[in-house]
Amino acid sequence: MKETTRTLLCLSLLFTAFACEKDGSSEADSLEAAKKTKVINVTHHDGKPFSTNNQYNSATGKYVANPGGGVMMQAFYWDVPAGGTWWNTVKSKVTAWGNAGVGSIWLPPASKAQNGPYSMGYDPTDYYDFGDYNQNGTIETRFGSKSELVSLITQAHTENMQVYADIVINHNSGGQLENNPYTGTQTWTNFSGVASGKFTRNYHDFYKNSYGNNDEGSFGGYPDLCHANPHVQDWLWGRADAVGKYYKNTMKFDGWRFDYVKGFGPWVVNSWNANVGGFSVGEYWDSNVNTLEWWANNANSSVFDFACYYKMHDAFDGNNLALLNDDMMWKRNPYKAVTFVSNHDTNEIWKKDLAYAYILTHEGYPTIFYRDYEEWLDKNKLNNLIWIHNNKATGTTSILYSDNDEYIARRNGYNGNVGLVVYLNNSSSWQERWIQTNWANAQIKDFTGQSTWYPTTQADKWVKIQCPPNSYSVWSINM
Ligand SMILES: [Ca+2]
Ligand SMILES: [Ca+2]
Ligand SMILES: [Ca+2]
Repeated sequence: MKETTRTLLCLSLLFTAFACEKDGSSEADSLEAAKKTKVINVTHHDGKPFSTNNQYNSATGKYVANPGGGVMMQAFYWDVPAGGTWWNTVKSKVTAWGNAGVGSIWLPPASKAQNGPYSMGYDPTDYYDFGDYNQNGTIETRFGSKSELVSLITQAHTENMQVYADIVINHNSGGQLENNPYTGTQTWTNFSGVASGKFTRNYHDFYKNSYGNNDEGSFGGYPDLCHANPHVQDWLWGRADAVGKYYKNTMKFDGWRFDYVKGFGPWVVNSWNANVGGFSVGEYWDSNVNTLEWWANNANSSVFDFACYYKMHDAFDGNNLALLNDDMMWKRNPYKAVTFVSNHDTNEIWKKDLAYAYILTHEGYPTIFYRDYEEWLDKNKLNNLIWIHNNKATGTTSILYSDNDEYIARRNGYNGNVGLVVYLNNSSSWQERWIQTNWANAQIKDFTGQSTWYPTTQADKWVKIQCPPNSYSVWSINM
């Protein structure tokens, strides 16, 4: 009896020792394996954050960027409620958005368009009618009156937020029929009677005309504005009351989202920016990074990162997170990339939590879509990511690990800000990995609050982190 007990105890101790040793060696194995993983240093600039110069610092009296740069809100979606109430709806939200860390809002095209009270603004008739002229069947636009728009812009500025106008200058709509000697037909190109009396146009100002048959593209059969005509240039950006200068100096818009820039040469936006100033981003709907970079450089403008958008769709929804290693506009030039997950035109990404965690922890100027924020996703989780973006997402980017369902990247910090490590997990179970931080002997934590671990990095900066299923964790020094 006694012998048997001794034997069992011995066996038990042996088994325990064996189990411990096995566990310890596998832990060492996983660390050794992790140390063989190649780190990809994605960006190589000095780490300075993208700045829209809109965060007011009361101590210095200057507008400075967050450590992580700005976050933009796309403050509309397709077919927002009609009836002239939208500007007031947005105005009622800007204080909360500002408190959450949003630094700018993008409004829909604000001037009177052909479809009058129902138009979303992309069929512009009179650039100077902001809902204060009786034209196209209505005084107010779909979104409201001029005074309601001015009140919204003023409120946004009170919250230290910038306001970006959607600029549609590829095409016009809502002109009258006229005989057109260039086409030998009648065309809807007579805008000589616009109610504001400003920027009157006729067949000389649209293709085809004496300047050529066409430019880079037209849209939907609408009269295609000819920017080569000095009259058009003068009214868009030249004269003191040109569209751009009026929007900036009188309406107090701070920047521009240029619609359908595939429809004209990048020199058009370049000229606007040189004459008007302000933040600028172009909608060049193309996944080709070379093309996006070419356009951004020649337009002297930021560009929406459609390459990132489509790559996120393939990576998250196709369960191949290694695709996030591929080329994107923000990797070429984070200062000219505006990243986004969805917008009023396109809503293809299903795993939006992961996509927002990606754009709000990585470089570029991230945009949040109104419906994602206000209606479809968890606002508290997005606010947490905005806080992380503004306070921790600093410096260049290094990808530490990727496979089909896991991705880990490090922001390397800037100017005393320590940066972060983000872990994305597209699998249905918790995951954990050894990774190398930039921090030695430092206690870190998950700033999303999902992991209860408070690990301390080793002297060589290695540490093990974890990530919940179908979610993300964001690690930085616990302070
Ligand atoms: Ca109204
Ligand atoms: Ca065009
Ligand atoms: Ca995996």
